[in-house]
Amino acid sequence: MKSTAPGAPLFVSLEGLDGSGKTTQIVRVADFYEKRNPKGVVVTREPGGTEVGERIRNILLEHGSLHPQTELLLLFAARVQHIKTVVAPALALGKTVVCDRYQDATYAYQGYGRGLGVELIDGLSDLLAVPLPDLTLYFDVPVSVALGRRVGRSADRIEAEGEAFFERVREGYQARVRAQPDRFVVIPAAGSLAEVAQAVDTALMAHL
Ligand code: Z5A
Repeated sequence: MKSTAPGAPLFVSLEGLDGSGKTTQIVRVADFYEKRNPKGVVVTREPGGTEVGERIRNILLEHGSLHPQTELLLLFAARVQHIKTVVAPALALGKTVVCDRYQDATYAYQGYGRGLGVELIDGLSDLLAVPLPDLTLYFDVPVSVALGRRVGRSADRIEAEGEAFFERVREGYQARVRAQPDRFVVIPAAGSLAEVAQAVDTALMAHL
């Protein structure tokens, strides 16, 4: 499903810690491709992006006990529904798909944060033929900056984890970048909104 030929539809994901600013910048990313792809852009998210996926998202984020493997399987259930009914059909129509979080979040949060490791995620991804994005913008911020941007907001079940959890998540993202450097662009995201926006523009132009 990887589609890197010139003019081919693109699958772009945005990743980073909660508070990294990726959701703020997604509008900019979508605008960039709207101007360049007459077939249009689909902006979507994980977990979510479908009716079933949004219901699974609610289960994942509401407070209560969930075994890490249950969490992982729920994420994959939402992902399969999302790929089959939203992502793949949009790419087949020539649209650009811009997704707020995707597979790398699973490696970072469940693989590293929850300590499930990468083999189980690799295995499920292979079994389910989960496609990789063509381009992933990783918004990198120190955990202290990400947590600082959340002050005054109530935390969901995953956000309620402690600083050590998010340090492992960041380590997981950085390991993904090292493993697949061609797919990732690291956006230094601790700066001002204008600085981050500029870094996003530069990354998108360079990838054209
Ligand atoms: N999750 C998972 O565990 N495994 C998976 O496989 C997947 C997901 C796919 C929900 O994700 C949870 O799902 C997430 C990981 C888990 N949990 N956590 N933690 P989500 O992406 O939907 O939710 P989120 O991470 O909580 O997103 P968010 O709240 O939208 O955060 P963000 O996108 O990184 O940041 P933002 O909303 O753009 O900005 C946060 C605040 O900072 C906001 O007030 C902005 O105005 C401000 N901001 C943004 N940029 C700046 C700059 N540059 N300077 C100053 N202030 C800024």
